Order: sequence, then C-alpha cells, then structure tokens
Amino acid sequence: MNNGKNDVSEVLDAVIVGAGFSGLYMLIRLRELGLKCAVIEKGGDVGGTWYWNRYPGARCDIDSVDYCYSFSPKLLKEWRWTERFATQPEILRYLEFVAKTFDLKRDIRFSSTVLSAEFDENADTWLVSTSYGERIEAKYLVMAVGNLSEPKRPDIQGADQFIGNELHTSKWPKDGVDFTGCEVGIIGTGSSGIQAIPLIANQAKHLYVFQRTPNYSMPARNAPLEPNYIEEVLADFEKRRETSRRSDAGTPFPPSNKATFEVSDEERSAMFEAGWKRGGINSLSYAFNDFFTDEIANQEAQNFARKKIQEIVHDPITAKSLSPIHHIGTKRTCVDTNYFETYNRENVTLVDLRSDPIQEITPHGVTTKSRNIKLDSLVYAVGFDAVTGALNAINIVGRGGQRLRDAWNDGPATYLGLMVSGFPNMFLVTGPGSPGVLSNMVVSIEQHIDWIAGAIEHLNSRSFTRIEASSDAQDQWVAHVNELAEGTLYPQATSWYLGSNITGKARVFMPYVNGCGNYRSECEAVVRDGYRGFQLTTGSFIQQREDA
Ligand code: NA7
Repeated sequence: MNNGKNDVSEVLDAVIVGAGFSGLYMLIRLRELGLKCAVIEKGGDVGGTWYWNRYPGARCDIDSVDYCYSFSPKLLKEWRWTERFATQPEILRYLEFVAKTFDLKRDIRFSSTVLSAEFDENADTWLVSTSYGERIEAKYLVMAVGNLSEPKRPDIQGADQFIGNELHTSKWPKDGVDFTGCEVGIIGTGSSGIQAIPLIANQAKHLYVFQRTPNYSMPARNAPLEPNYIEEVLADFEKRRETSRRSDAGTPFPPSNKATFEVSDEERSAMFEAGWKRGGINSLSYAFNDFFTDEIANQEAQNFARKKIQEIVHDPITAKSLSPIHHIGTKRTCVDTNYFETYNRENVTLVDLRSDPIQEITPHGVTTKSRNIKLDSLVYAVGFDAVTGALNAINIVGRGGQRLRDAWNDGPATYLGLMVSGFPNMFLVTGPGSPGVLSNMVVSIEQHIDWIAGAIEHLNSRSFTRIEASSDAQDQWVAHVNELAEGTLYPQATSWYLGSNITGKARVFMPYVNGCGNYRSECEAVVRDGYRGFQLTTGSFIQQREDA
C-alpha cells in the first residue's frame, strides 16, 4: 500500500484521538512512559461529550463523587464536587482543572478532526491525516473518541426546511439559548430530552414534546453535597473505588442478593419505594437480582414505575402516553428532575407520535397526521450513532487495505473491546464488547487506559513493534459477549445498545453485560497469560506469546 509517506509532517510515538475523560488520561499515562504524543480533538477545548452536550439540564447520572478520576491523589485532594449529580458546566470545569494540573493542553490540537488513519505494514506505524492538513506517523493509535459522540442526523421528512431556530442537544450553542416568549418543539424523549424538557418548559411560552417512545425515568433527588459527606467519601476513597472497580456497574453500591419473588408483595413494594425515594439510575434495578434476566420479575418493576407516572401526571391520557411498555432497564433508564411533573404545566403539550405521527417538518413548524404546529424553535434530542459511530466516521484502514467500516459491516467485532483483528497497534477505549456504556464510564475508562498503557510498556520494553488481536480470540470474545447478552432481557428492546436507532446499522448487542468486575478479571487474566489472544511481533518476525 502506498501511504504517500513523502508528505509526512511529523513523526510521533502515539496519536490519541479525542480529549475527553479517555484522551486526557491516556496522554498522562503515555507521557509517563516517555512517549511523544499528540491528542487530536474536534472540539475547541477539552471535555469530549461534556464539551458538546451543553443543553439546559445536562448533567451526569452517576454520583459525581464516583464520576471522577481516581489515579491522582492531587486531583482528589484539590477538587470538590458541589452537587450529588454534577452539571455539565461543573464537569467541564473539572476536566479543565485536570488539563491545567497536568499541563495537558500543550499536546492537544483543538478544532482538528481526524479524517483517516492508515496502517503501514512495512513500518508497523499508523499514518493519521487531519482536517488541518497534518499527516502524522505514529507507532500507536488510541481511539478515545467516546461512545456517544457521533450525533444521529434527524431522519424526518422535511428536516432541512425549518427556517426557525434549529437546535441539537449534542451541539448546543456555547452562549445558551433564550426561549422566553417562544413556541418551542422538542423531538426525542431519551436522557437528553428528559433532562432538557423541564428547563425549556420553565422558559418557553409553549413547549410541544414530540414523543415516539416513552421512557422510564427515575427521580434524581439531586441536592448540594454536604462538606462532611465529601470528606467521609474521600477518607475512604480507595476502598470505595476498588468496590466500584469490582462491581457490575462501576459504582460502589451493593446490588441486591434477593430475587423479586423471594419476598412478600408488601416487602417488594417497600423495597421499590425505598429505591424511588433514594433516587438515581439504579433506584429500581438494584432492588432485586433478577431485574435484567427474568421477564416476570422485570414486570413488577415496570408496574411500579408506571404507577408512579400515573400518580404524578394529572391528565390520565397524557399519563398513559408517557407510560413505557418495554422491559425496564433494557433501554437506558433516564434520571430526571421534575420530568413527569412538567406535563402538569399549562404551557406543555405532549404529542404522542404513535397515534399522531409526524408527516413532515415544514418551514414554520411540524405537521403531524392531525395538525400543524407553528414553532419558533425546534430542538432535536434524537440521540447518537452510539459506540461505533465516531469510529466509523473516520476512514480507518488496517492490514491488507481493509477498512474498519467494511470489517464491521455486519456489526462490530473486537477482542475485549480493546483491539480489532486486522488493525494492529490501534487501541479502542471502551469499545464495543466492553462494559463501557452499561457502567460508570470513568471507572471503565481508567481501566482501559491503564490496560493500554501496560500493553504499550510491555511492547516497548521488549522491542516488539506490533500487537494485534488474533481472529480466533476475537471470534471467541464476540461469541462470549453475545451469549452473555442473550441470557438477559437487553436484546429484546429496540435500543441504541443494539444499533436499532440508526437506519441500516447492523443489529448487534454491543456492550459486555457481565459487569465491570468480571470484565476486569478477564482483562487481567489475558495479561497474566502473556497477552493471551494477541500476537506480538517484531518487524516481520512473529514471536509467539510464550516468548514474550
Ligand atoms: P436517545 O436515548 O437515543 O434518545 C433519542 C430520542 O429521540 C428517543 O426518544 C427516540 O425515540 C427519539 N427519536 C429519534 N429519532 C426520532 C424520529 N425520527 N422521530 C421521533 N423521535 C425520534 O438519545 P439521548 O441523547 O437522549 O441519550 C443518549 C445517551 O446519552 C443516554 O442514554 C445517556 O447514556 C446519555 P425512539 O426511542 O427511537 O422511538
């Protein structure tokens, strides 16, 4: 393959794509190993997901004291979260603080998009081309591109016709938006829509919510964090984090060891009530251990959640439209503040697209089967081409000229969610086949970055020039991930976990469902066994792992 190497503008040890939680920590770890690196970042500053998703109400759905790095005593000592669930601006400030503490920005190139990355089999290097016109040669390529970073394009007739103020939750204007006096429409009731709706309703003259599928949402019970509580958490932080690392969801809260029907009806209600009162994403899912696996057990939690919606929402027709019917938890459960309560406001109308579908977006609003709705502003909260979208947006060409997009045509295949057979020296952070989006992302990210740094250290210290997942190990891992998912209710829902929100995307359940702790143990065992399932090579000479 001719990589056009004559016009290489720079030679580095590693290129890291993305300056969110993953990319920043990767840069720190690779610098510690003495590597010369550059981070290429599309956004104008650090933050990744938290740089782009500035919509009103955007906040984390994991407790902020757990949604942070654990590797640095200095960061732990100097940073204090102010709320149970941090807002987007606070998380962005945190990442700014991290970048400043470690002087990271000197190695980050902002407002630059990676367009392609091609592997040179003769040199065991990647050639990375950016929108800035750079052509960087690097031994290692780390795709820290995020799982929810490639926005889904609105697939609605007439979407390009609207002449009012068109907004996307994933590309919100930096200076915010004033909806005062405006007729506003919002399409989408996933996590983003559910967080934004109550705040937009507070400001708009009228808000129309266009809902295709109702979602389960748990009350956040957000509150300021008491200084005493923070100090208590910090006093025992390492133990708390180690519990998270070995847990299913990457959080320190113990899941139940009881099955749904092991307890009386009264006890079950009381346990659900206690969860609802406590709030947070696992309000109901942590009550019983068969929540994700037993259809009848799951129905008990569904019934409880639907009853809550009916209690909160005054109009019974609206309450019914807002009541989801899918297995709870199989689409990402949302976390809200006053979401269902918002439908009791005079200035909010729910448009149920199942009975009254959108026919088209017009220059002045939205036409549904039954009416024309005039709008000043239209907000799209329609989600992302999740997990694989940001990778497939780059023209990644591996060994033998194979494109990643083509290799993944029937769905993504990886070994451990970390590497792809045929794409040597390219690491994925929280890729498909790892717990990623089902877990506390920061815990999963730290684990992946540490694993990748360990692998690179291993290669460099033994003068290997190439690491690649074997196709056998990858096939076995994919089969294992699928088998685990089939043992749960997850694949039964149409969700972005499965790729079913994107027309034409292969339907493959992408995350590893067996929990962060089990996954971590598998990754550790692979390393202990001399990078089992990976081929480590020096030039064209293939060294068996036993020699490693
Ligand atoms: P989600 O969870 O994918 O939600 C997208 C929403 O947009 C969902 O309600 C979709 O309905 C709706 N949607 C998408 N396309 C359409 C069309 N064409 N017409 C009507 N409605 C549509 O994305 P979010 O940004 O809210 O959340 C993503 C993740 O970020 C979240 O899970 C957290 O982990 C953080 P559908 O369900 O497809 O019927």
